[in-house]
Amino acid sequence: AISSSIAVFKALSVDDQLAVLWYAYTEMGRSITPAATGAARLQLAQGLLNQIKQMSHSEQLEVMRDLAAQRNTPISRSYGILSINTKLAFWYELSELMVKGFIIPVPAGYQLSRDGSQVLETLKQLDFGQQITVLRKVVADMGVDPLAD
Ligand code: 45D
Repeated sequence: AISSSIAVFKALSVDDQLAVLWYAYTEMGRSITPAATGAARLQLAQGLLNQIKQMSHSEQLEVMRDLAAQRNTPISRSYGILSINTKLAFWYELSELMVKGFIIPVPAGYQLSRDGSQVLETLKQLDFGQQITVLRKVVADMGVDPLAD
């Protein structure tokens, strides 16, 4: 179930990838404790998060789409050098900022594609450890590794 979820996720449209991540966060929110994500880790992503926080809503959306689409931008490259856990912490913090109103929200009526709903349903049925495995794999590949050719 894990490797097929990852494959189906990666085949989703960029918007559906962002929406599934967001819905996954809203489902898992209670299980992820801020302590677990590590303050030290977040510090490494803080500059990036501050930059995004100061952007307009449409720029924020563009940055997230660029990350998911692995478009080569300065922000995608800064993201690319983070460790996998820091990448997870980055997305976690973006969600927290969304909840607090600093980041563009997912439109209330957003309709996930059939594949998107299916990945989300599968993800919900996995245990926490397996959910982390899927999420790690998904966020690891976002952005651009500036050291890769
Ligand atoms: O207009 O360090 C759409 C542990 C449509 C411990 C949109 C951990 C069009 C160790 C694109 C939908 C393993 C627990 C708009 C860490 C449109 C450790 C908007 C784990 C506006 C870190 C879309 C941490 C938007 C974990 C705005 C599990 C989408 C972290 C935004 C998990 C989506 C974090 C966002 C997750 C999703 C974060 C911000 C799942 C973030 C998800």
